[in-house]
Amino acid sequence: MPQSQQSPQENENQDLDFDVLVKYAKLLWLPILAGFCAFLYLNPTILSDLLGYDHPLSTPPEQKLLPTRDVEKRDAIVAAFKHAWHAYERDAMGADEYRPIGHKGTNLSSAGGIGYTIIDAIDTMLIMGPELSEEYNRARNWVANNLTFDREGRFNTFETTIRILGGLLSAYHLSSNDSIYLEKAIDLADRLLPVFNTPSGLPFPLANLAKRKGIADPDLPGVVGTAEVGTLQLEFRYLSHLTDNPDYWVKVENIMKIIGAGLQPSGLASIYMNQQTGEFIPSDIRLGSRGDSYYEYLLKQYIQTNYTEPGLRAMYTQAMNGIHKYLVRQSKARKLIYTTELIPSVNLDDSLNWKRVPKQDHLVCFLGGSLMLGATTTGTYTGKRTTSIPPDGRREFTGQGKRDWRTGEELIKTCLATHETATGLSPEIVHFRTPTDGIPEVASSALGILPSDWYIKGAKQGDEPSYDARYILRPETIESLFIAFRLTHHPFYREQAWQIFQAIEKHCKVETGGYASVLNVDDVPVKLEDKMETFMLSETLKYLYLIFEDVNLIPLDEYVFNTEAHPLPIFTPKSPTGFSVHAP
Ligand code: DMJ
Repeated sequence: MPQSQQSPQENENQDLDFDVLVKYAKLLWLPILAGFCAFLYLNPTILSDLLGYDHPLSTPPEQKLLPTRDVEKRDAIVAAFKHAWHAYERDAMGADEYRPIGHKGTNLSSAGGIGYTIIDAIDTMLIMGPELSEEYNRARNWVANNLTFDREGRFNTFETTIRILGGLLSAYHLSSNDSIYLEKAIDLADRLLPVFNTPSGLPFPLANLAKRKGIADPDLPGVVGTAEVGTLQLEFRYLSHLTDNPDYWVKVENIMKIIGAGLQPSGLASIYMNQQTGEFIPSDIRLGSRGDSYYEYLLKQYIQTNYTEPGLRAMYTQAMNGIHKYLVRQSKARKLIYTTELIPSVNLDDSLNWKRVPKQDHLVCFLGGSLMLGATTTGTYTGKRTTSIPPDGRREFTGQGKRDWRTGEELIKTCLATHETATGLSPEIVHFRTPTDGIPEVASSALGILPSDWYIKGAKQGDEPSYDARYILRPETIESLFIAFRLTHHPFYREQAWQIFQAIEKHCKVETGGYASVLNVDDVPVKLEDKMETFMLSETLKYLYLIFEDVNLIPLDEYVFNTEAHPLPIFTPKSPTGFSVHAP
């Protein structure tokens, strides 16, 4: 009915209806707004998903200026390095490892040491520069005059490669090609080469360096760890590039082909392989021990050869897809992104059943930085490194790049959350709460932060500390903070690194020299274990130093860090490799 034909009464009724409607609408917007806010709170990344990518931590307050070195904090790290090194030099020079409380060294072989601590520390001294020149000269003299690999004993192939071979190669490069390091590296690599002479080509886990012979692990004969065979490549490939000896390259590339052929369709790798057949053994899938650095080296091999091996990029991308689909999960209360482990059991019909365990090793904390680095290289449209800092994710990243960058940032936040302990140090292993785990809703952190999304298994006050509760001077969270800082220049990452360093100073420092491991990160005053791991000098203090130094020192577009933080230069291979084409 046209309006003009309505009676005044009808008009009045209609006005009334309209008024009621307006009144209700006014009341309705409040719950709608509240609902919308709750939705945003529960889905914090929804806006960034819709708008492309724009994470708050990616945007430093002043994008134009390069962060300058923080001299005071950098010098505090140098002082910490000297505190550790001088004690080792005083009590244990030449020994593989250091016991700072007992003031002595120990060797990994009864036939004598091969200078693990010294060689792991040399490139940190070179990076720290003139402040460490006297210490460096003494360390170099030891290498030149005392180091011998003619040792009867069992040396771990993986550890010897990442710490000693990696350390020597990095020292060679950073010392502007001091030939002593290359000579020693070639000697060591040649003594290790026979470990690859096996039916499949998967190396023996142990080596007798004097006899030049591979040795099986007596506890697990015929079995090799995936991370252990998948974390030799950066070192042997760089040595091959330096010496033009293809043998070094071929042996470790062959391992990547064997792994590539046996992977799950998801791109994920079980942690054990059959050395004889080269097949995977049904075993845990995880990003912690025996799994971690396989994924790290997938990415870093691609970076090492200047993005010229798309076959490696494809393997990496597939693995990151699998990790997101099967391993990455989010905690209930604080929405922390974490990684789980998959444990297989065999069904009656021989098929596998995978059980998910919400357990995350401290070792996994390398992954946050690694994913961000991967996003800026494998996750770009060109497959080459982005130049902008922070990257313009919306313009430069593929869908995979955006996803990996975001997961990387979130994983770093989670690793930082595991530092919310009585000491501010993060434990060796955490478990995340799940709705069905039956654990009562109480804070499990000594700081009482509620609701607690993670806990340390078996870490009750007063009990013998569990293995999980230890902090053994590990570098992984700091390593990720270093990469994130270099890729974003955001001060948040520096601030967090400084807090961790202060916790190390407060709880791990031994007054008479050196740093020791903490037995329970949630129990103060701490009880210490008499051991300073060599990666304290090669990784933990190096990454800390680089975080506070000039951002152009050892830039990420010129170097790739091996898994023991020994920087090796990126190079273009002189001839095509087995992964230069897409499918290996
Ligand atoms: C280091 O020896 C290496 O980083 C290795 O890949 C695993 N972890 C230790 C340090 O935690």
